[in-house]
Amino acid sequence: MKDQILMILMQNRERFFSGEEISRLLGVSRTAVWKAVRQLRDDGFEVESVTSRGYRLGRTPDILNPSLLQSFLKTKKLGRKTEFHDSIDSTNTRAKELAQEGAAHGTLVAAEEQRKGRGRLGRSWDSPPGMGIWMSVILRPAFPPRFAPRMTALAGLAVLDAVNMLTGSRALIKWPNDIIINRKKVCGILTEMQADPDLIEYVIIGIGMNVNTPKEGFPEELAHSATSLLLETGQEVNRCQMTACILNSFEKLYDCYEKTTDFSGMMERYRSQCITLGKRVRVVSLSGEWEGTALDLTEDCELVVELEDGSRCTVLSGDVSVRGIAGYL
Ligand code: BTX
Repeated sequence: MKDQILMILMQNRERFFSGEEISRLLGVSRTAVWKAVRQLRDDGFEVESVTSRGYRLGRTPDILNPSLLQSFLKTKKLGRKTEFHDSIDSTNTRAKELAQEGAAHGTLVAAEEQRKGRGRLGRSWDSPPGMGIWMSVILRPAFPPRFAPRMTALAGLAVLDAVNMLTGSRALIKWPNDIIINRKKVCGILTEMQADPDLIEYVIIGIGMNVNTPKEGFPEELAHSATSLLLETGQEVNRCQMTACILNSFEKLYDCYEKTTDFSGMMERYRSQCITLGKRVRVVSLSGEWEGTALDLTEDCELVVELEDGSRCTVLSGDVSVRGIAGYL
């Protein structure tokens, strides 16, 4: 009931809503409404109350809350079914379980904190409580598995759009899955898939974004390579609003791609916002390391690298780590 009242107040922020109207709409007593409003205040929501006018929502706290998220969402499917956790091992691991149990396309798992956040290739992802967005979305695309890396690319573009829209900052992509501001990593994307040779059962897109992390919120080993929106812009960003903004943009890009199955326009955008291209890189794979120049991206989002001897090879995002010769970029 608390969430239903929050939704009513969120949708009518500009006016007062009387306790009587709310109790009539929800079919509950005025005392129940009053108790739920008190709970909202305990959760940090500012609810004005004026005699004979009713309630009006003021400041909203930066907490992950399903109703708050819904009030910012413009999607049809992404984020419309949700599972929120205060603390969880990994939202990607939980999303996989849900997908295996048949969860619908668009289901979102989000957490205030991850205890074992995962990156690619067995790496860990630092996910402290209350500062970031740690979320995973289940997709059930009708494309063949070789197009899954395109989903990572679309998610990357959606993050760029959302960051630009809410902070005005220009973020860039470090191929294949890092979002960078001012040469530091603000967000990482982990795409995992269950598929037969020519059919995808599900794809999980995991997005980890450092939103309101202060400098001292990062462990020492990340101090030089990681950043947050707060550190780069000086502004706090509401995490529910940012989550919704990413999902809104992601669904637009995804639906457009699904309808046309033409990736060329998105690829052009990806290329123009990818800082890896043109850079000297070191490719680290299980079978060894080599250096070259990142030349281009194929339509399947593989990186084309020119080696010292002038020959070219393409590298797949799942298998390698790419580092700039002079450091992280
Ligand atoms: P990645 O393998 O490209 O990057 C992992 C590397 O990034 C780590 O080895 C470390 O150097 C650095 N790193 C770790 N934590 C952070 C951080 N908070 N900010 C900046 N750099 C960091 C990137 O993998 C993909 C990460 C996806 C994380 C999401 S969170 C929701 C979902 N659930 C889950 O377990 N993972 C995904």
